[in-house]
Amino acid sequence: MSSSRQVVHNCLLLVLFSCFLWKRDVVEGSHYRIASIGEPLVAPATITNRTGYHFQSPKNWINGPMYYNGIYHLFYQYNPEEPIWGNIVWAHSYSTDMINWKPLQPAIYPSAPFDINGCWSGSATILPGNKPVIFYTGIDPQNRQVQNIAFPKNLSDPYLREWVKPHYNPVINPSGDVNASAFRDPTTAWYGPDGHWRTVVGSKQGDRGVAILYRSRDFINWAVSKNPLHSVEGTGMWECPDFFPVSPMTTDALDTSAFRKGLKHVFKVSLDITRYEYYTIGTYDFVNERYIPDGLSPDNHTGLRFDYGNFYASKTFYDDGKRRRILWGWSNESDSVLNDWKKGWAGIQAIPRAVWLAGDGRQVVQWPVDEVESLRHKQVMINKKMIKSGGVVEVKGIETEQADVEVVFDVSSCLDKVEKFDPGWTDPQKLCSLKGAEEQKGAGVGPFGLYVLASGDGEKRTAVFFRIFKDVNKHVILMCHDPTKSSKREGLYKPTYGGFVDYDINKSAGKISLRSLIDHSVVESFGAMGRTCITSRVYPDFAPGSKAHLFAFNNGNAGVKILQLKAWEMRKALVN
Ligand SMILES: *[C@@H]1O[C@H](CO)[C@@H](O)[C@H](O)[C@H]1NC(C)=O
Ligand SMILES: *[C@@H]1O[C@H](CO)[C@@H](O)[C@H](O)[C@H]1NC(C)=O
Ligand SMILES: *[C@@H]1O[C@H](CO)[C@@H](O)[C@H](O)[C@H]1NC(C)=O
Ligand SMILES: *[C@@H]1O[C@H](CO)[C@@H](O)[C@H](O)[C@H]1NC(C)=O
Ligand SMILES: *[C@@H]1O[C@H](CO)[C@@H](O)[C@H](O)[C@H]1NC(C)=O
Ligand SMILES: *[C@H]1O[C@@H](CO)[C@H](O)[C@@H](O)[C@@H]1NC(C)=O
Repeated sequence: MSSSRQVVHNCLLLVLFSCFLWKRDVVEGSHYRIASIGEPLVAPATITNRTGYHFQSPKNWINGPMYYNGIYHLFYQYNPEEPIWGNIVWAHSYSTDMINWKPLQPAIYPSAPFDINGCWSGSATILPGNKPVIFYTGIDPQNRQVQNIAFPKNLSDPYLREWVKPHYNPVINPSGDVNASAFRDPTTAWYGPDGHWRTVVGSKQGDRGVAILYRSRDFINWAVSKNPLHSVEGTGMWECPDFFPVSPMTTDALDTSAFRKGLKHVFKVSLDITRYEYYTIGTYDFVNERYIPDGLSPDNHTGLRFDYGNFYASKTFYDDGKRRRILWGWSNESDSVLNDWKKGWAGIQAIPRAVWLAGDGRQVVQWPVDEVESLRHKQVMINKKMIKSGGVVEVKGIETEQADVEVVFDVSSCLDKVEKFDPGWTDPQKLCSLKGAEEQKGAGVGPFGLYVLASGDGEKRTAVFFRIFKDVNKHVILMCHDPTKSSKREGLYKPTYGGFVDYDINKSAGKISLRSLIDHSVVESFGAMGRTCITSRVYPDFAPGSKAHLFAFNNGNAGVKILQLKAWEMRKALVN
């Protein structure tokens, strides 16, 4: 069994984020004073764009999930006094569906020498006898990063309200040549056939990202392994490492400790240098205590990503109840810092996703947990509708600020008209910026997709789209999010994001699917049934009283057919 970490892990992000806030406040603060004596400034207090069904705390936060005895737990940071870093406690919420959450009392807070300067991220593990333990990074009086554990005080309490930190903490110190300022985010531990627990702590040696491996029989006394589990030159600090088994035979998930011949493993890191994550698929060589990537994708930031957008500090856990592995990531605010202050909250958690190995073994596939569908409400549908070159089709009849859209496009009639792929186009994000969502003169198939959170005239919009190219003997599919026209407001961070979709559209008779979860200031998209995913934060500034619109569009040269489009209005979830 298993579970998660973001608990403290996200702590780290908050620390960094708050430093940033602090510095910026000086600048923004004076800017605001100038504004208040005459210069018009957007009225930030009204620009909340607060999400309706994504988890967020009332104030600054970041989190970590765990499943235990039928209940999902989320631990997150919370400042009871101000919407900035400080006075931080480990707030705790629980849920039975990962969508609706109720708050509990704080679980962990700095209180002892081994965490007096901070409780950073970690993970949960379920020990034999169904006993959960949290592993987290504490900051000691010398500002060293050390690894601590904490246990529930009362296992009969179904909500695990109180947590106890044993006096023998820290259980892992940065010894030898380990950099004590770069030593954090212990993973969920796994149990080997040799009767030892193992965990990995993220670190770096010079420019080399390192996953330092530790072993223990009793979860209290830990010994460092001779070799790291994995390391890669030039990748910098590895935050939030995650390591879990997947089966090439079935989409059923495996417990983190599952170990047998023929299993594959996924190894993911969050790169502090790029602020993006990447993962590889490979083999866990248990005898030599090493993870060996298959080598089918780059083992650096140009490699595979769970999400090619705003998605970081993700963590998976094994959901024993529904036998699935759940991936959960954090999506930071991309509004101006001044507005974050005004709003009083920053950062949301993406909708939890089931994750499994694709049938071809080349990547993982993700899909929003079924539970989110319980929020689906009013539905509209469009069948077999052609969108001609330069055309749009509006999805009418529902409100779309809070919506779930699933569409299947059919491009079978024009697969021979696709643009040629230039092998020099190796960076999908750049290619999305270069090609964009705008009408293409003489182009082939695409851009086609959805305009979400759009104004009625379509002037303001976030484009979620595909473009299809032809390489020597296969099609290349690009999926993009272009939020550059999402809002006219200044100070927003709105990069175009993109990823290639490893999907044989010829074999699928020209059909490709797209799903987008839309929630006021976030758009999470899943291309080709979850083979490529992109998340963006956007802050549409519609005229007062006007609502968000949703369109399907086609700016390619050839006509594209909507085979079927279903869209649902989403109810609000109960979030704390
Ligand atoms: C975002 O906030 C702005 C300003 O309050 C508002 O005009 C717009 O309708 C909001 N958009 C959504 C999608 O909630
Ligand atoms: C432990 O939790 C159970 C269930 O909530 C409660 O009945 C019991 O009194 C608690 N025990 C202690 C020592 O607090
Ligand atoms: C240790 O890590 C810190 C934080 O990243 C860095 O500033 C420092 O240079 C590192 N020290 C060494 C010896 O690499
Ligand atoms: C990333 O890995 C790929 C494939 O191994 C390699 O070609 C490329 O040079 C690497 N990029 C960087 C920046 O290290
Ligand atoms: C697509 O499939 C057809 C027949 O199945 C084949 O003739 C054609 O070469 C394929 N095209 C590509 C680009 O794979
Ligand atoms: C999210 O915020 C933007 C804008 O401030 C930064 O550029 C990103 O680096 C940041 N993302 C993460 C993962 O921290």
